[in-house]
Amino acid sequence: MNIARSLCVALGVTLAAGTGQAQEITLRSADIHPDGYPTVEAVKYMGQLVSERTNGRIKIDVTNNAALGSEKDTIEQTRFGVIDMNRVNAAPFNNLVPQTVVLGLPFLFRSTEHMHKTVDGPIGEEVLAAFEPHGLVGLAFYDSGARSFYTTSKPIEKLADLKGMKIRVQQSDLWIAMMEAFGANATPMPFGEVYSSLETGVVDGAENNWPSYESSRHFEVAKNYTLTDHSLNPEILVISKITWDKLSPDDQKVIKQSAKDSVIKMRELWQAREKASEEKVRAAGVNVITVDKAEFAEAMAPVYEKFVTDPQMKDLLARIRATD
Ligand code: BDP
Repeated sequence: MNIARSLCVALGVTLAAGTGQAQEITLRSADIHPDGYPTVEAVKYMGQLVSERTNGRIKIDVTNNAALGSEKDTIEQTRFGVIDMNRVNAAPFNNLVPQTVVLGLPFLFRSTEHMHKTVDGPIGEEVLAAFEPHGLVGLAFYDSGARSFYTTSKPIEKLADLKGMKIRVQQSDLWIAMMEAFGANATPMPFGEVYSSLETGVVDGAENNWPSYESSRHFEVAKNYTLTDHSLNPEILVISKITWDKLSPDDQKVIKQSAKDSVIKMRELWQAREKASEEKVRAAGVNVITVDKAEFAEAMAPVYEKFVTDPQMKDLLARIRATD
């Protein structure tokens, strides 16, 4: 499809023919998760707010289940304006927007509250602003809980168990380095390929939060879940800069505010889903293992050394640590 045509398709702009009436706009938003997953429902809720606040003139259409492609692919499409909006984990943005790296650093956030305070304040604004030179406008952060390991055969009971294990990671240099520091062999791949990779032994394990472990049904093939809680990396909602620049300042305001307002809803949905997913996988007989997290955290020094090098990263990290 040629770019000019795809842009028109993306912004879904329909001018009421010759009447000079206001433009009706449908913004297409991508997500890899299914209906009912908190990220999908939060963007739908944002769509309701936007529609109410523009008297039905602007709508958001959430295309879920990775129907528009893997996260890495949809990020590119969003940069080119082929997709208007995208809800993606921070990790696949790492190589594009270096400021996102800080949020995924292992064992950084002391609690969910600490993460919320960080992303709700000036640091969050700074990270969102860093998207603009890369063809994206950062709108909001959503919760993603804590990520923990799961394995198909050998359970992880201590750090040494990870030695030489093939662990799937998101497509990010940070995440590859993290796995290596844990002693594992990092296998980066899109989320959609993980189930079959676990099933066929391409990887020995992966890592994710309770809701993704459950909704993807990875728990059926990887029945050992080890509570390392190694990262509270949030989700990020972005809009294409190409789409953004076509919107009036008033519409931009509505979009930004509605995205912010959907965060509150998302947090409620997330809390409930985290609990429900944990209950579901425990009831399915998953072997849930607790470990000495300090041992895992101590192994992360090389990751900090590698990624927190320039003054901006050092400053961001220091300010996150000082946030209470
Ligand atoms: C989930 C995130 C999703 C990521 C996925 C992954 O919500 O955006 O794609 O993890 O591990 O928790 O790829």
